[in-house]
Amino acid sequence: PSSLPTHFRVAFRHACTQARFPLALAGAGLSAASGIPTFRGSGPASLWRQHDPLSLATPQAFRANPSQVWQFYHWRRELCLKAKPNSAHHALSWLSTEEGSRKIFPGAAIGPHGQGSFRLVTQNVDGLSKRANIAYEEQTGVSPPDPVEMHGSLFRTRCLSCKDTSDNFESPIAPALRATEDLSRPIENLPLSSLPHCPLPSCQNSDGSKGLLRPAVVWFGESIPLLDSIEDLIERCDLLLVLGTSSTVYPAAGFASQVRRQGGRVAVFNVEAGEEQADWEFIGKVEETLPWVLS
Ligand code: BJW
Ligand code: ZN
Repeated sequence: PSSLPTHFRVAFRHACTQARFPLALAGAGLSAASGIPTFRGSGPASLWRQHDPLSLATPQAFRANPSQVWQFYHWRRELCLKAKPNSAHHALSWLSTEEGSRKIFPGAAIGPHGQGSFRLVTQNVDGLSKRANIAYEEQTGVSPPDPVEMHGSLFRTRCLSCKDTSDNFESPIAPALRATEDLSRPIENLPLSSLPHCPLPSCQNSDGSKGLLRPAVVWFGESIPLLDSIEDLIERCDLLLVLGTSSTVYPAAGFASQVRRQGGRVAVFNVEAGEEQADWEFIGKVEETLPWVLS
C-alpha cells in the first residue's frame, strides 16, 4: 500500500467525511486472502476436479446431477468452514458499527438503533463477513449489522418440496458426502436418498420421502430474493466502495454506474485495474489497501 499515492487516500477520506449513505459492494477478491478461490481473473485456480465452478453453479447442473453438484458444494462448505476472515472482513465489521461509521463517515445518517448507516452488500456466499461480525461482537460486545448476502449463502439450504429455507452449518451436511472428499478417487454417483434432505417433520413428498435440499445460493438465471431492499440501498447511496469484484455479473455489475449516474462517487479496490469508471482506484490487495486507506 505504501506505493499507492497518498493524495488519493486523502481525497477519498475527504469524500468519506461528506458521504450520507456510504455502502460497500464486495466480491470474491475480498475472501482471496482467506484462501477462498475467486471465480475469474488471476489468482488460485478455482477448479474442483477439473470442473469450471460456473458450470456447476446452475439450476440445470443441479437438475441433471444433484449428486455431483452437492459434492462440489460440500467441498466448498468445508473449505470455507476451515477458512478465517481476513483483515478486510474485519475492517468492514468495524466500519459497520456506530464507532467506525462516526470516525470514517461523520456526515452519515445514523440509524434508528444507533447503528451507522454504512452497510455491506456482498456477492460472496462464504459466510466470512458474518463470521467477522461475530468475532467483532465477541471482542467488543458490539454487534455490527449483518451484511446483505445478495447471492445467498453456502450455509443455508432450501427444500425443493416445502421451500423451507434454514441455516445449516453441519459438517458434513450429509454423511455420504464425507466419503467424496478424496479427490484422487473418481466422482461417486451417490444415491439421491443419501443427499441432504429436509429435516422438517411436516415435510413429506407424496411417496413418503422427504424433500431434497439445495444450497440457498443464487444461480445464473435465478432472481435475487433480496433485490428490492438492495435497490433501496443503491438508490440513495452517494459513496460506493467496490471491493474485489470483477463486476461481470448482473445486477451487481451495474451498481457502480448507477451510483455515478445519481451523482455519487465510486472507489474501486482491486488487484487489477478495471475499465469501469471510478473516482478512485486503489490497485492492490484489498486486505492491505482497505485497512491502509482507513488508517
Ligand atoms: C482481488 C484480490 C484481492 C482477487 N484484493 N481484489 C444484464 C446483462 C447481461 C446479463 C444479465 C443481465 N442481468 C442478468 C443477467 C444474467 C446473469 C448475468 O449477469 N450474466 C453475466 C455473466 C452476463 N445474472 C443473473 O442471472 C442473476 N440473476 C438475475 O439477474 O435475475 C434476473 C434475470 C435473470 C436472467 C436474465 C435477466 C434477469 C444472478 C446472478 C447469480 C450469480 N451467481 C454466482 C454463483 C453463486 C453461487 C456459488 O458461488 O456457487 O455468484 S456466479 C459467481 O459470480 C458468484 C459471484 O458472487 C459472482 C460474481 O463474481 P465476483 O465476486 O465478481 O468474483 P470474480 O472471481 O469474478 O472476481 C474477483 C475479483 O477480485 C477480480 O476482479 C480480481 O481481480 C479481484 N481480486 N484477489 C482485491 N486480494
Ligand atoms: Zn421440506
